[in-house]
Amino acid sequence: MAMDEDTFEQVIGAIRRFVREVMIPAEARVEEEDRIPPEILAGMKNIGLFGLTIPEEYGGFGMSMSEEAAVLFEIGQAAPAFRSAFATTVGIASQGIVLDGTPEQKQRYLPRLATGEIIGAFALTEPDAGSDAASIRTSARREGEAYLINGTKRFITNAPEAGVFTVFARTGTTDARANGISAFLVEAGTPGLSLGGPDRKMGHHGSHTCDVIFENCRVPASALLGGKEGVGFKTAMKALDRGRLHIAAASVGVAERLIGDALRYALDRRQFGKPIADFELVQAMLADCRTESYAGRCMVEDAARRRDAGEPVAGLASCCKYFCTEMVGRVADRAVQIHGGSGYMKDFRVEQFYRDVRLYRLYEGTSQIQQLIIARDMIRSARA
Ligand code: COS
Repeated sequence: MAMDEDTFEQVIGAIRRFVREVMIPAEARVEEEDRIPPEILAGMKNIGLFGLTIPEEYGGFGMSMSEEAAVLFEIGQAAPAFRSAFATTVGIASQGIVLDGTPEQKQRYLPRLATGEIIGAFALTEPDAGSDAASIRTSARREGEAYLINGTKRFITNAPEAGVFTVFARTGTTDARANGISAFLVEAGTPGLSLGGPDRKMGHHGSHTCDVIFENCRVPASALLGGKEGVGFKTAMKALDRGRLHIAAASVGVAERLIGDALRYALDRRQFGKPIADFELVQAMLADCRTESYAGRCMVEDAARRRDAGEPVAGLASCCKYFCTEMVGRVADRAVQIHGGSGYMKDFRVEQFYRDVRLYRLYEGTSQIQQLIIARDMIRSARA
């Protein structure tokens, strides 16, 4: 435990109440208006959601992975767009600074990220570099005491709202692959940084992504993360290790929400003279959902505990991300099935969740990339 137990109980209690009393009742509005209402965003900042993982000395809660996972089980009860609003800030967009930033960089950004005064974004993906992250082409050329960044980043979550971008760019040759990549902290409004039009997505309405374009964008040499060239790819991978556990935990939370909704519906809905929950084929779907979500929760708790104890967990984080995101896809599908025709209608939230969770199997590494990381980890250990 990174936090004092009583304080943690108070924080998670406040988050649980906020989810039930504020987020869930606003789900339809967020979906409709494609934005989180400003007063709800302000409330999310007030209860500290933007500072979950940022160390206490910089104004955050400094939560351990186990504590973060426990929070995500709660947050997953509400529509995924709410998590998305703060998740990059507490996850991949701040963790690079926490892990590898210089003291000046930490001081400059972490306190403002922790309060939500500025939002963070993580700019790795490009039009031609998704799963093969080491093939990025965005370049950063050193010119005296500055770097000149050129290139396009794609599908960047929270880009329209972001105050600071962690941008991965090539300072070395393409032959150097991962070792030629460096990370930069680029502030919104820097001349040469512009945004593409809003992406139109299948789900996650209320969470915004777009291209981020760099045209001779000049940043001071002090923007180089950690002050060191050639280690940006490793920073990205380390941040993603935690991010993948975070998404796995969110998937479990969403699965549990959907199971609650499906069970309630099955108890209310009557066919052939009795609640459909009394039919064994419906029971089989409920039981499969419960079994799988329980397995996911146990995996996440175990991997989080191990990470907190200092074990390397890249392989286990991928196991969790792979299983839990696929699991919540199956749960969402069964939840629609249990709702029958109503499950296809927008009056019930289940169709929205069905679309929303599809993204979990794609971002922060597709399921196939997780399989690759897991197998490589096994082979490396066997050969060691
Ligand atoms: N922690 C620390 N270092 C890591 C690491 C981790 N989790 N994973 C890899 N590295 C290091 C490797 O040790 C290697 O270092 P050395 O050259 O010193 O040995 C370097 O990084 C390159 O690693 P690797 O050779 O495994 O790179 P690959 O190009 O084969 O790619 C994958 C690795 C496929 C795992 C990576 O490209 C990936 O995660 N792709 C998915 C990208 C992604 O998630 N995109 C979503 C963006 S955010 S929504």
